[in-house]
Amino acid sequence: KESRAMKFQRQHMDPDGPSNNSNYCNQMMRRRLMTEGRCKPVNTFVHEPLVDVQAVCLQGNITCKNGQPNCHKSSSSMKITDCRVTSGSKYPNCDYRTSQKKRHIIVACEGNPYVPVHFDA
Ligand code: T3P
Repeated sequence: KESRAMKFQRQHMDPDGPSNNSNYCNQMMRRRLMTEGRCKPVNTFVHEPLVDVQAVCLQGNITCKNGQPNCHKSSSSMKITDCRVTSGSKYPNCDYRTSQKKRHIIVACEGNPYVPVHFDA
């Protein structure tokens, strides 16, 4: 079974990306299996080395949106792509808007080793 840490990598890690094209989210959301059963409404891919994203678990500790205490905010801004389903998107034809940004990211971490398992913001 896929661990929560592996699921985070499938859903949120793309260190070598992004291919600079407006179809990035349409392709990646399907390739990473987030368009099965429904179109996942919002999803962020991070374009930084895995070790740098894992290191966020050792950076500023903050409260998560759901009230849990195990969120961490990156000390540097990171290259990301936000994928957001368009208003006209109709499952199973999931249609996404692709927006590239540089932001401080917030992830929830769990376990031993203490690694990212959820993208909070
Ligand atoms: P997951 O917990 O699998 O990482 O909040 C619901 C999902 O939306 C959650 O999935 C994280 C994802 N999400 C992003 O990927 N980027 C965002 O900016 C926000 C707000 C949510």
